[in-house]
Amino acid sequence: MSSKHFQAAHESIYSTGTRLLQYLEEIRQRRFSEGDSAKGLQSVEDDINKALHALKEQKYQVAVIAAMKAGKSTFLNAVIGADVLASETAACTVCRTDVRHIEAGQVPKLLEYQEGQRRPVVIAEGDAGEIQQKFLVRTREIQEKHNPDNTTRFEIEYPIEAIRDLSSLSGFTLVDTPGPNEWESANFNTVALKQTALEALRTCNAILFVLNYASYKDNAVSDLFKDVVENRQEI
Ligand SMILES: Nc1nc2c(ncn2[C@@H]2O[C@H](COP(=O)(O)OP(=O)(O)OP(=O)(O)O)[C@@H](O)[C@H]2O)c(=O)[nH]1
Ligand SMILES: [Mg+2]
Repeated sequence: MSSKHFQAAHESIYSTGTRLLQYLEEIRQRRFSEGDSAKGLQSVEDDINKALHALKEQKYQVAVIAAMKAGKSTFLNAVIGADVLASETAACTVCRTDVRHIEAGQVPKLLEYQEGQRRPVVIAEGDAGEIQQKFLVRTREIQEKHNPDNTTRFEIEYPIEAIRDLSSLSGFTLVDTPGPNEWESANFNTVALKQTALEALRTCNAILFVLNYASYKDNAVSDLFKDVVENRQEI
């Protein structure tokens, strides 16, 4: 199904639900005028309202999973339509990063969540170039100083180009993950990287598995694919 068909189906289901609520109201008024309390209609109305709420508000998380340096962050930047996620030739992503869609006109932000802190730290605001630059600086600091502030994840709020005209997808969050396999730097805790990727793999609603054509036969890729199969019974 193309995104346009998906959007049209979404709108059609939503307007059908809204019309059903109107019919229910008419039926209720008629029953009232006949002296009936029309109590039985309440559960139907509740079900329709619940479904309409889910259509509008439900959040879906789509995780991009791949071995290290396969191009996850680059791929997500292309979907977002701006270079905001840190990406470089060396292994880069250190924490899970959730990219949330905001309406055009709202201020883009890069937020950092740290263990034990309820509120996130605002790392950058506004311009995409500045967000990526500060993201890269912060990523290197976390790598070199062994995660000094116990950063648990980042969040980017940005108008995602690919879903800008598709209100049906506005509840989608794109999740960038670290490549979980072995890293040249002996300093970094690769166990934590693997846990982060596995956690996203288990909990997100959908997974995009990215393969780098130059290294798709590597053991790291087949190990990761085994993890996908073991953790997602539906595959
Ligand atoms: N030739 C080529 N290079 C790519 C492509 N996609 C990404 N790259 C390059 O590959 C390198 C790694 O890309 P990233 O997007 O950082 O990879 P990643 O999977 O996010 O890496 P980690 O977060 O470190 O696991 C960067 O230098 C990118 O410019 C592609 O489609 N073709
Ligand atoms: Mg990355």
